[in-house]
Amino acid sequence: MSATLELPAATNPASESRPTEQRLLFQPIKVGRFELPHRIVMAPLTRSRARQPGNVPSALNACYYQQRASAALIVSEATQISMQGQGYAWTPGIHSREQVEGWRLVTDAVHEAGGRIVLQMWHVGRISHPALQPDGMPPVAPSPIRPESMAFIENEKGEGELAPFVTPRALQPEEMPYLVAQYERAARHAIKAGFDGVEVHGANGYLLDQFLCTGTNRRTDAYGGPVENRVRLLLEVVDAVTKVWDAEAVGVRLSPMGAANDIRDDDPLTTFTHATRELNARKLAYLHVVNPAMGALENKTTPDAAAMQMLQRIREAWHGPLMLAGGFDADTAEQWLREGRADLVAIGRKFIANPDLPERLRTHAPLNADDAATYYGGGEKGYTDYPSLAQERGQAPKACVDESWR
Ligand code: 8OZ
Repeated sequence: MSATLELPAATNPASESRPTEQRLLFQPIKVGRFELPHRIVMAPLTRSRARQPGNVPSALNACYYQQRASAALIVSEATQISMQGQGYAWTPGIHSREQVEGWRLVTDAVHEAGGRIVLQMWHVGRISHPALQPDGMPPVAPSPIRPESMAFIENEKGEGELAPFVTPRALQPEEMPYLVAQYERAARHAIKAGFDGVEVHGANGYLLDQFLCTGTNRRTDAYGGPVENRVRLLLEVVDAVTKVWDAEAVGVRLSPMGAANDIRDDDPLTTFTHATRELNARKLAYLHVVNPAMGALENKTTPDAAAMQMLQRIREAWHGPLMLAGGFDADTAEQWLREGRADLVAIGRKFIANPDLPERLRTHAPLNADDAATYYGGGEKGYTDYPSLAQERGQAPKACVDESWR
């Protein structure tokens, strides 16, 4: 579908209780097969609270997602497609039967509250550690290049701990079909688990981004060298996933010009414009882009010309709904939608502390501040205990807190 932006009819009759909502942020939009009531998506957020052992989603996670079901769409936290795809302690998977059953609790809870949720499928590549890998093996990557910085693992006491990254093992060409098959299996599991669609995590320096970018891909086979080769794995994955799901239920996330997890590309304009064109031909539900101008939005400074050019190129190459993530508040989101730079915005951190974020933005209500100390790991503290407006006003009970996850 085309990504044209229609202004709301000026003659829309005002409801008695509130003024007519003119903001684009609150206009409905069709995204692939999804009829979304507004444009505020809950961005994927790693929270590292899967039940142990086995990295299994639980009733606690279902409660958290249900509280946030008023998002236009929820993109689940990044979820490993295999044990090899895991890079952090306590992140959920979708490779075991228990995990599929656990995700069913989550999707049922979101649907019961009227929401929609897609599964973000994740393989971290080199951003892992032998402590998280099957049989203590080194992580895999396009090329044996060790990332700077540290992995987040679990120590003997069951606590989170940082450990230096190791040099990954380069994937053999024969392993590639197996890897693609694991994404396909995860996509099938997502159907069983009751998701509404899937998003391929191609961003933030993880496996697919490691193939895409020159800093991490030194291969000389069909998966390395020119951009046509570096994008091959991403496209094989998307093509495998769209055998399982209609393309109109599949999104892809990219992070052009990103530097997360020690990723770097010599020519992001060429790399990401090519990847976008190829994805565009596949008529997917949406493209989800980590905003390269995020820092400027956050600091209220003028965005870098290179970042804006990158976004412009992507906008031209991608003809479907474009979702941008990173650094938005209600005003900048509205402004960017009005300027035609995006069709939807994904908001992450503000959703952590504000389960009813769309309603708060709609009514200009104050936002709760989030506590970074409880982002990763732990239980309901800093997870399911942030109140909705109705709870703050004493008009609603504490939502869905269920002790059965312990
Ligand atoms: C923060 C911490 C751990 C993982 C990403 C999945 O950047 C992540 C992530 C973010 O996409």
